[in-house]
Amino acid sequence: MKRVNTLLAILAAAIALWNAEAVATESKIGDLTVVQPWARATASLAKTGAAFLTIKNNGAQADRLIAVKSAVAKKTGLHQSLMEGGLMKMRPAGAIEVPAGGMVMLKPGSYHVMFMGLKAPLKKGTSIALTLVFEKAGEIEVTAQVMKIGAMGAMDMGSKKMKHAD
Ligand SMILES: [Cu+2]
Repeated sequence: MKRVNTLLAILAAAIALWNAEAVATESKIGDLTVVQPWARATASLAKTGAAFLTIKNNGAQADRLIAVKSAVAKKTGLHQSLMEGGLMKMRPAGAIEVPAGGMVMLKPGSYHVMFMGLKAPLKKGTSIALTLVFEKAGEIEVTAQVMKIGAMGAMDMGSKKMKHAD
């Protein structure tokens, strides 16, 4: 019976580990938590790409994401997509505010990390390193999982394809 219990304990631990893998990846810096960074795979000849993530702020002071650095492209910036006259357009976002006690989401159709001049296509199933630069909290490196082309979220659940407007 003891052996069975041990086996069950091992099984439970394995399941817990497996579940942990399925939940959001988080990285903390100061009062900020960066949740589930992900990027979209790109077509073989694409020169631009995008990455997304959520930033939570547990602190009493607002902070600002002022830059993102990566080695995957010649230039990495912060962009904002918006509807203008029925067309999805995007423009440099400048700094992105992370409100005190709140959060900001970089997601398709909104704020995003923009890669310009990709050195190689972003391949589904790989991961890329991003360095987020915050005005107060400083710099943090996070790992973004590359999801399929046209993915709408880190869990890749969206079936609807939206072309990234560039
Ligand atoms: Cu963009």
